[in-house]
Amino acid sequence: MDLTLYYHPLSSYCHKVLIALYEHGTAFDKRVIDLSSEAERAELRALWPLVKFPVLHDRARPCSVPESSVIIEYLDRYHAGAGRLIPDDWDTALQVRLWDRFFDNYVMTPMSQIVADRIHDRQGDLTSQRTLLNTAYGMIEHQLATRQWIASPDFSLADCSASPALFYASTLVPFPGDHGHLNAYFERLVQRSAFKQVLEEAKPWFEFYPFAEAIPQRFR
Ligand SMILES: N[C@@H](CCC(=O)N[C@@H](CS)C(=O)NCC(=O)O)C(=O)O
Repeated sequence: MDLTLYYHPLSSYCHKVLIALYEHGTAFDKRVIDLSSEAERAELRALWPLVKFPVLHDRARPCSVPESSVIIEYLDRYHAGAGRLIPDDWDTALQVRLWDRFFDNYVMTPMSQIVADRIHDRQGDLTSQRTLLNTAYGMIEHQLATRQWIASPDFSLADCSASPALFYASTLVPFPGDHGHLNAYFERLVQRSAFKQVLEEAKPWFEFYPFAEAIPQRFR
């Protein structure tokens, strides 16, 4: 197999790339990295000195591709299935990239900060992170008023980012009940077969998530 994904089944950024791989139906090998093992950290460091996953290695070219959004761009270019996650139309592609950045920077980041503070038993600025998540929820609600997917008529890179970001964020700050579009969008995401598969594979690991009790029973 040409492609190997270095990843962890609980990691939100890895979920984002797994969704893209499953959407394309691309064959790949999995290499789970346990960051508590120095040998496995060294293996990841050799590919990406920042020691962050996901990293995709492509033996055929050969190259290692880090950064979830860049990996998905790479898959679209070299290993795509029938569809594309970044549309050909330039203006729509720009919106897809904008919403990808939005989910990484303003949903994934505050969510990860709250989780990291809990893991390291730190007194973080919970109020700021929660405010940021609520602001983001309001913007998503507005964006979805006339759309099925967040940035393009078809499921895109931005929806790959949205899926794990919203999944984990909702365990920390629940979606407001009056955000009907956001709640319905989340249901569409968790019903999407690629994300369903990712969530199924993450099941055995959820007990290690510090807010495991907040994950709805239907996903555990
Ligand atoms: N910007 C990166 C973020 C990757 C990232 O932060 N991954 C986390 C897991 S979700 C990680 O590797 N954390 C390990 C660490 O920071 O030590 C991407 O989009 O891939």
